Amino acid sequence: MKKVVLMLLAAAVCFVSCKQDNPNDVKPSDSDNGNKKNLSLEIEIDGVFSDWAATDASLYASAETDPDAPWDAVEEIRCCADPDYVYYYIRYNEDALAELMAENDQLPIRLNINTDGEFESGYLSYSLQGYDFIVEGDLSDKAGNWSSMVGSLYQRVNGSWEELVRESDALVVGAGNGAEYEIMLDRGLFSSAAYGSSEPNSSIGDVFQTGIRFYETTIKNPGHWEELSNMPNSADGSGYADLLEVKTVKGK
Ligand SMILES: [Ca+2]
Ligand SMILES: [Ca+2]
Repeated sequence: MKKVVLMLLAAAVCFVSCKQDNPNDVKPSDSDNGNKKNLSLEIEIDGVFSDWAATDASLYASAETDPDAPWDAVEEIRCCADPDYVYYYIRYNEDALAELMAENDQLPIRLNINTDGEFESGYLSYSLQGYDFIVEGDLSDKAGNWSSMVGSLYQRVNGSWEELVRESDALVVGAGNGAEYEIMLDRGLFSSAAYGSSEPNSSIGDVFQTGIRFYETTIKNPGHWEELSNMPNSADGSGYADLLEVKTVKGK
């Protein structure tokens, strides 16, 4: 009897140790970290862009400016999202940017976001893109340096833009360096419930559409937003193209 118990015990020990040593017993995360690409977002808002360079292109939506579009101040935008945040990457034309910065012009932008993926809700008066929220803010200060974006948030409610957050540094963070700039938005702020609003009744969806409009304001005329570019753009018609479609990246 003792012998049988000992044999069973030895078999159990062997089973445990053999199981641990089995090279075929690989956790799912191990295979993900092998030679395969890292299919998760690891974007840090720090003015260093190697994180974007290392991000697999299948994880973000992007647009380069059309050489025949009516604007040339911005060369590329990218956008990606995880369950908590939405990230933007912007690359200006170096020569155009140097001129703007030398003149101490500020660089306001407007992020247009079709949070519900529906093109029949939100802003319908212009280019029919149906975006439900916009975020506005400057990317540079009055001394001609990049600055973190201080954002204002507006929601399209009953046919007009309603201001939900004014010039808050809690809404969005940004950092620039050279001709590049990166932005992170907290997607929790896009829930209509956060503002006691009922329409459109949507937080930002797993799939959404977005684009960026670029402006400059000058010291002489600080209230006037002169358009620098619109992305995505095209050579057709008035130069506007469909918004980027972004799919939320989930898990690692
Ligand atoms: Ca970065
Ligand atoms: Ca919409």
